[in-house]
Amino acid sequence: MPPKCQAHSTPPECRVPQVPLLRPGKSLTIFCRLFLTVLLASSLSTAQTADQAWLRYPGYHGRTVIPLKARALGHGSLEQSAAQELQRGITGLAGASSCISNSAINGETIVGTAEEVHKAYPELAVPNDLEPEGYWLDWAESKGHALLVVAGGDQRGVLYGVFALLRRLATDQDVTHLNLRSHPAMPIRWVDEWDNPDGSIERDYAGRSIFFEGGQVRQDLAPVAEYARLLASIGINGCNVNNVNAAPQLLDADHLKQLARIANTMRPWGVRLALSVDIASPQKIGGLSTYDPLDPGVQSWWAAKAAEIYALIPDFAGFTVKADSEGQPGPSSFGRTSADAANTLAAALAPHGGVVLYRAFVYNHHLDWHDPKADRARAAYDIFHPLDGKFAANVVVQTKEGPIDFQAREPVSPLFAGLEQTSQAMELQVTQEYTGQQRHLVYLAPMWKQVLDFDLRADGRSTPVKEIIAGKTFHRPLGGNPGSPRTGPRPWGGNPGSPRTGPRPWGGGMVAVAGVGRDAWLGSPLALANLYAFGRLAWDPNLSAEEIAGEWTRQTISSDPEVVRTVVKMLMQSWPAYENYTGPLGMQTLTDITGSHYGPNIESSENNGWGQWHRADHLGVGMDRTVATGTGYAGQYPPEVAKLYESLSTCPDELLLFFHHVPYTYRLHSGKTVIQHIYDSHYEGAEQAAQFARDWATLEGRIDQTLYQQVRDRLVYQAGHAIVWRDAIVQYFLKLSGIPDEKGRAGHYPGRLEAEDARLTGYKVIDVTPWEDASGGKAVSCDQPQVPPEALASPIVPGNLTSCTAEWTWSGAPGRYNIAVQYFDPAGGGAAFSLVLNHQGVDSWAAGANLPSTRPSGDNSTRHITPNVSLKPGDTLEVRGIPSGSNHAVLDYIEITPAAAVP
Ligand code: GCW
Repeated sequence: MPPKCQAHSTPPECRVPQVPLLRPGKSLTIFCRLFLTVLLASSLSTAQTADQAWLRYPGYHGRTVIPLKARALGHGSLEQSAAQELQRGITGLAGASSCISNSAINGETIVGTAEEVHKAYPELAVPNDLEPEGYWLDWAESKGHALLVVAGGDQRGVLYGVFALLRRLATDQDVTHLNLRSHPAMPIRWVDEWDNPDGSIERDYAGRSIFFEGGQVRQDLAPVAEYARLLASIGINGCNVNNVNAAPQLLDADHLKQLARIANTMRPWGVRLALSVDIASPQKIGGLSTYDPLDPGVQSWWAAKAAEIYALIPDFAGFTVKADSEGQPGPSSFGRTSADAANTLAAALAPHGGVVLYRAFVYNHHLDWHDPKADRARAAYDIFHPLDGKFAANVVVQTKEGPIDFQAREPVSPLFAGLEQTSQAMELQVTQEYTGQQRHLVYLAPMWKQVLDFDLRADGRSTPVKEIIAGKTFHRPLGGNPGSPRTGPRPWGGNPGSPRTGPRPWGGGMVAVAGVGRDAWLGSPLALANLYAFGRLAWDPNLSAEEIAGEWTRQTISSDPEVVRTVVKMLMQSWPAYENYTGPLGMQTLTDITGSHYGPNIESSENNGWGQWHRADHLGVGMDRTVATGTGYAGQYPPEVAKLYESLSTCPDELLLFFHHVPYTYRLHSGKTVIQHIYDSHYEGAEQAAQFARDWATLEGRIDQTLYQQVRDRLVYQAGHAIVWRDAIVQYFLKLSGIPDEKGRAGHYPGRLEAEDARLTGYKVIDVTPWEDASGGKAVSCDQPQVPPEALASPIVPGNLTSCTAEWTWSGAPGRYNIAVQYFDPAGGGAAFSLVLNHQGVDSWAAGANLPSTRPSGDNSTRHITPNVSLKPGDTLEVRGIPSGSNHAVLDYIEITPAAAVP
C-alpha cells in the first residue's frame, strides 16, 4: 500500500506511481493525503472578489496528490487564464499539505487544446473528437514524470476542464481515477443583467451595478473580471449586461467604445458580451423616421450598427430583445410580427456570427378582467407558435420557464413544445424577484429541475424540456436548418479562431436573469447557490439539485459532513417551504403584483389588466384554464399533457388552482379540502422557515462566524416574515370563505395582544392596506412630532417624551416567556422601539431595514423577539415607539409565548 500523508505531520515518503501510457481507465497509483488551508482566503479584502462566492479553494481532503506545477501548452488568453487559475487553485488547495515538498508530486499538470496536447505529446492517446467547449481529464506519464492532462475541444474547453478539475479537488472527490470527458448540453449559457446606465438595476437585491454608473461604463472593472471568472467556473459563456428595458443610448458610438472595455475584461474568461436593444433605436438614436423592421433604411441601420459593434468587439455574442411587452416598442406598431423584427436584427448579425435572443415574454397588460376567456398565460404560445418556421437560423426564442412570470409555482410553458422549427432558450431568474428577494432562503434548483425534466410529450413521444432547449428533440442546429450541411459557418459554440468545421452542436440553451450587484454579488450568502446551480444545470441538466447543493456547500461554506448535511437539507426544503407560506396549489405567489412583488397582497392580482388572476370569491378559487369551460390554455399543451391538466381527476394538486376554479370544499387528491390545505400549508411553511433558523443555529462554531451571523440574522427575519405571510393568507381566506380551520388555528392566536386593544399614549389606531397584512386589519401609528434620525442612535430612554406607548397588563400564568413585537418598518426613516416591563427597559432596537414600500404593509411587517422574559400576573408591559421620517413606528401586536416553546 502506498503511504499516506497525515495532517500536519512530518511528510511521509510519497512515491510516484508507474503510470502506463495514457489510456482511458488507467490511473495514478500514488496516494497521499493533503491537508490544506484556505490560502486564498488571505486575499479577502474589501474588494469584490470571486472568493466571496464559491472560488475559495478551501483545502483538499481527498487522497490523491496532483502535481503542483501547471503549464499551458498554448498562448491563447483563455488558456493562460486556465493555467493561472489552476496554479492559484492548486496552491490554495495544497496550502498546508505536508506533501508539498515531496518529490513524488514533481510532475506537472498540462493544459491545452487536444490538438496542442497531441502535438506536444504525440505518444498520448488524447481523444481527437472532443466537442466544442468540451474537455477531457486524465493521468499520463511522460519521461518518468506524472502528467495530469487537461485537454479541451477548444480553448474554452481547456478553461472549463481546469475548473472541473479544481471543483473535484475543492469538493474532496478522489481524482485517482479520472478519465473524465464532458461537454455542455447546450451552446447558449448566458446570464442577463438588467442593469441601467445610471447604475441602478431592475429587480436587483444586491446594490448597484458592477458595469455602469452615472450613464457611463464604470472605470473600475475589476469586479467585472472577477464576475467573469466566477461565470467561467460554472461554464457560462455569455453575459448580457443591460436591462431588457433597454436604454437606446448604449448603442451610440461613445458607449460602444465603453462597452468594448467590458468585453475585453470578460474575454479572458470566455464570457462574450451581449446587449439588449430597443427595437426603436433606429428612430430614437439613428435619426430615422421609423423603426419598421421591414423598412430598408431600418435594415441598413441595423446592419451598419452591427458592423460598428463587431469592429470594436469581434466576439460580440448578440442581441436580446424585449419588444411589444410592458410598454416597450415593438413591431406590432407597424403591423409586423415578432419574426419580422427578429429577422431584421438576425440579418445584421449573421455575417459576424451573432445571434438574436428574442423574448417570448410578449403579452397585453391591459387585458379585460371581466372577460372569463382572457388569459395572459396564453400569450406566448398564441403569438409565437404561428411564427414557427419563420425565424432566421440565428434567432433563438427565449421563453420564461412558465407562462406567467417567475412565480413560486407555475406549469412549464407550453411554447417549448410549440416551436419545432425554431431554436429555443429557457429564461430563469436567479435574482429572487417573486421568491423572497434574497431576504428569504429559496434555493431554486429543485424548481428548475422540475421544469427541465418535465416531459411535454410533443408528438406523443418523450420530449423533456431539457432536450428541447438543447436543440436535440427537434434537431435544431443553432445557426442552420435541419438537414443543412453541418460544416458551414458556425455562429455560436466555437471560439473565434477555432476550426469552424467540426460537428455543429444542436442549438439553444438557458439564460438566467442574474441581478448581481456590488453588494457581495447577490447580497445574501446563500443566494449564491442559485447562480452556481444555474451554471451547473446549463452545462448538465441531468445533475440533481441535491448534488449541486452539496458541491456548492463544500466549496463555499465547509466540507465538514455535518455542515454539508445541514445546509443541503435547508436548501432542498427552502423552495417547498416558501411555496407553502406564499401561495399554494398553483395560485402563484400571492404578492403585491403591481408594486413590490415581495409581501402578501392577495387582491392586487385581481381587477386589473395584468392578468395574474386567481379569481378568488366567497365560494371558490382558481382560474379556469380548461378547454371545456375556461380560457383554453390547457389545450396549448401536446395532447397527453393537455388531457392531464384538463381533467380535475388527473390535474396534480400543486397546479389545481392554476387550471381549475373549484369550491373551497373541493377535495384534493390528498383527501384534504382546498381551504384546509390553504390553512395547513401556511402553518407548515411558517414552521419550516422557523426550523431553518434552528438548523442553522446548530452550525455555530463549525463555520466562519461572520457568515454564521449574517445568515442567522436573515433566517430569523425570514421566520418572522413567514408568519406575516401565513397570517395574511389564512385570515384572508377565512374571512372570504367563512369556513373555519379544522385545527382551530385560523383567527386564533394564543398569547397575541393587539396594539389597537392596548392603552395607547400618542399612538392612533389606523387601518392597514391591504387589511390582511395586519393582525385584525389594524395597527397603531405614532404620528406626533418626530426626532431627528441621529437621535435614534442613542439608547431609548423610557419615558422619552417623543415616543408613543402601547401598554398592556399581563394576566397569564407566572413564568418565562418570549415576547414577539410585530411592527412595520416602511422605507424612508428609521424608527426605534423599546420594550418596557414595569417601567424598566428590557430591550430596545432600531427599525430601518430598508424593506420595500413607504407605507405600513406586509412588505415591511417585521418581528422582533425578546427572549426569556420573566412575567407574573399584573405586570405592565409597554412598547414605546419613536418615529422618524415616514416611519411612524407602527405597531401591530405583541405575542407572548412560553420561552420553551419558541427557539
Ligand atoms: O416580471 C417582470 C418584471 C420586470 C421585467 C419583466 C421582464 C425587465 O417585474 O421588472 O422587466 O418581467 O421580464 O421583462
